[in-house]
Amino acid sequence: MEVKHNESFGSGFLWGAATSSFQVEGAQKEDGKGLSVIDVMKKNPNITDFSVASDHYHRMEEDVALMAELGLKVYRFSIAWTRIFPEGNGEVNQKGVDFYNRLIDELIKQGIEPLVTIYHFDYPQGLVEQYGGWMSRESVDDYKNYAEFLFKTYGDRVKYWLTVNEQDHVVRIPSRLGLTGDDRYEQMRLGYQANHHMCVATAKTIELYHSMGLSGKIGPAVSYSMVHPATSAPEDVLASKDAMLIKHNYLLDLHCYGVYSKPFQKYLEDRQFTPKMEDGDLELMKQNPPTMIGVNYYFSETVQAFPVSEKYPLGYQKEALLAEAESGVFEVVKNEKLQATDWGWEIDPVGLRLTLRELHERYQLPIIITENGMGAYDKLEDDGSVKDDYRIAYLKEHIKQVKLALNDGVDVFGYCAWTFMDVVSGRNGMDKRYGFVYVNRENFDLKDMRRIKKNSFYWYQEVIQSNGEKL
Ligand code: BGP
Repeated sequence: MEVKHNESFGSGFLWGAATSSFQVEGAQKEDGKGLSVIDVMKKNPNITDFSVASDHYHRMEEDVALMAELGLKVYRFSIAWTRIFPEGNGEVNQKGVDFYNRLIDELIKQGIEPLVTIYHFDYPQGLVEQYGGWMSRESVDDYKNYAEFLFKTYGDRVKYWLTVNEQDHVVRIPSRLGLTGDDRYEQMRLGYQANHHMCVATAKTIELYHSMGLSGKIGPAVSYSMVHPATSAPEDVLASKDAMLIKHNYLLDLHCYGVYSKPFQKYLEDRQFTPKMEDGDLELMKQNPPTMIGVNYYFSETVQAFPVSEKYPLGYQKEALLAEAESGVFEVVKNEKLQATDWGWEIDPVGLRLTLRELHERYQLPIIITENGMGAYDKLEDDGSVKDDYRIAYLKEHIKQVKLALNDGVDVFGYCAWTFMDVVSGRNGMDKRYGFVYVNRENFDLKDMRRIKKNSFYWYQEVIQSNGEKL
């Protein structure tokens, strides 16, 4: 639909940027912090580890000053569970608690709203060792107790909480669950059990949040993006619908409605993936839906039908990081209409508007974009500049589509670019940068860690100053 009247972003629109604890903080073993599944993960020898990251733990004040200069209205960060509870449960580590108190106070002093992710990939290794982590029902109460501690400690200043980051990815990535070995099928089965426990833990935590009389907003940050059909063949259209269900919608259907939809139940049963549940679990979810949805959007996918065959029997999955094909359901193909980043992520700004529309129509909750950005090989020039005009182009086109979605009537109340400053990419180390601020280090050469404003920093500063009018 084309729009005649292009309304503005509202006056309270939250312009922001995001990071996550393990990718930005460093100080991996300092001040009493315990180990997370990320810290013990088998290393890819070609990229860096996360031990120093962007050294934000030691340079927090300097970094928040840069956020203020950029004009951020909101800063999304995550709390490292193992800084608070080194083993995941039990003893509290006061030095870790103090760090986030200082960060939150500093943000508020600068007029920046903190948006806190309770758990962003760095699950305590201690809980994996105690009882198998998310695969065990015991995980539910430990998550809830951890969240309760955060609400009691920071809830007077933090009004926006994200429960779990990209649960839909976590349950499909064995190392994020602390799983080892190479029985992929068993890992998938365990992933769906973990998924169920995370949903129960989220619902209990939301129930607790309300019972404590806290009145901010709380909800998950999901990776959610449109899956387009490769052609108008009805089989491909069905494949795109099914891919949307098993990649994205199944999860928000649980969070928002407490429902395993019938087609998803069948999908699980056919593969013997159905998780164990307790009476009352689904009702608990239904009674305690999120009050907002955080959405991480980078690219869209395009799929075609992928029938079961002798070569690809039911249960076959072609894995890149996440399934690129599932027999009987879909196969991801290249979209000839879209350009891609250096990492093959197809750039699709209109896909963001479609995504926001889809979320709005299905779940009718306020939405905040919790991640959106472009990973690239940035170059620090001899004159000290970083000319990331490709990133400006990417962000500009996506923000235009957010505005169009607002005009469509979608309740989007904020936008966080990924990332505020360069951080260690999940899989590509320092090669793949996203920030408005360049961090002067390479994968293995830590250099001086100097912070350098990129061209995109000055551009985003104007976007915020003009409340999205000057793009
Ligand atoms: C999301 C994660 C982030 C971040 C981002 C970019 O899935 O929530 O933590 O890593 O993706 O991913 P990458 O660094 O692999 O490009």
